[in-house]
Amino acid sequence: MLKTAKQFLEEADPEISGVCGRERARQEEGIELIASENVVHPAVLAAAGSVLTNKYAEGYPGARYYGGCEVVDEAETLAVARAKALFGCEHANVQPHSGSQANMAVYLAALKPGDSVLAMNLSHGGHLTHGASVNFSGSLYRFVHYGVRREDGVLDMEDVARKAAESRPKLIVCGASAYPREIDARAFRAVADSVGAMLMFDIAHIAGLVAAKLHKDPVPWCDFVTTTTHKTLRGPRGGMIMCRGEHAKAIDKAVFPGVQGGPLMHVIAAKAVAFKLALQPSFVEYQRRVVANAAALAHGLITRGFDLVAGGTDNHMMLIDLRNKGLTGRALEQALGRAGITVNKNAVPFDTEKPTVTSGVRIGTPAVTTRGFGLSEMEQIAEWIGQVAEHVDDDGVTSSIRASVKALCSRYPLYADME
Ligand code: DSN
Repeated sequence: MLKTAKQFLEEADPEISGVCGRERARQEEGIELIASENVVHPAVLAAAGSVLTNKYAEGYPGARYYGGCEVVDEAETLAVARAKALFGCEHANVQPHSGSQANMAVYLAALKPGDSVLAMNLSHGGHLTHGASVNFSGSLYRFVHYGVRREDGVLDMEDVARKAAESRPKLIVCGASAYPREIDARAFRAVADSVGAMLMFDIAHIAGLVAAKLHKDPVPWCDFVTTTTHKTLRGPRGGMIMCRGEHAKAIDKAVFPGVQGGPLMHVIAAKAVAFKLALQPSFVEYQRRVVANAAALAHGLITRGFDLVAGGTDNHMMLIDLRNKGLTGRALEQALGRAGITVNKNAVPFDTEKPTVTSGVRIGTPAVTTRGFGLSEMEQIAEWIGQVAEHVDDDGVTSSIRASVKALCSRYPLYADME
């Protein structure tokens, strides 16, 4: 009798099969508010778990270093064509295994070790690969950082222009992993042009909003646009680079053989599926709901006395500054976890707590919107977060909220039709 892939896993490895089952239950039963996570379509899961994982395909479609690539070539060609249609870019490389490797490949293509780069400070919302001293980027290149204004938490374009004039960077990087307001690529382009720099926008967080045209389009203004495919874009875990035609060859060479060997063809196929889904009108509607839910949740939190960095949100995420509540990010993350609500602690600008403690939590709406939550659920979540923040050490409160969270989630199953 034929068996399903799941049955094979149960028989071959009951421990990992148990992990998969328990993780699925955790996702089904809890409220996922990590801004960089989402819930993929079963078709994306199917492609990511397909036999394409067996294939080596170093190189690019039509020019591989292995035989037998004619079928996987079709998957990569489709992924590239759909990425170009989705973002209107001149060239796309869909091979980066992650956002980090996408950024690494751009640096390899555009810079020499020791070159000067201007990017957003990690502690103000930037990213590790934007020059943090503990990351390859900070050790190989001379990063200078701009940040947000102390008075309102908004990106300080005067700081960007001043630091660009002082450091004369070869590359300016914009984009963030914890910044709730819109980022204007055109304004960055003006600064880049004033010092003869190239411009890269890391849109990992906002890629879905950009694809749905709910965020100012960065593509026309940038030399390079990098992204992950698994956040608002709702695809498999992975990365991608888009660039102007003039940089295409250098980017392809930087990804392979510069940074990576064999591409993950099963993940590239899953990216193609996700891009196809993102080209549907329903994806634009989904992104609209992500943004509306974020605005509603931000409003609900503000009315409960929470202080939001930059005063609210324009996108899918918000950052709570907990200092007025006398709480650390770590304490609230843990207490919310006990209540079945997952967030991540996050530094707020000018934070004085260690990165393992922090004074903030970051919250995003992509995953809860995928499961169907709307404005009334956002109000309910704001109420629960408010109650947990008032009673971080009260297990009675967190366990009663956990039961309510589970009941709510059971009305919005993630994979109702999937075995
Ligand atoms: N991109 C990250 C996040 O925003 O969670 C981590 O690299």
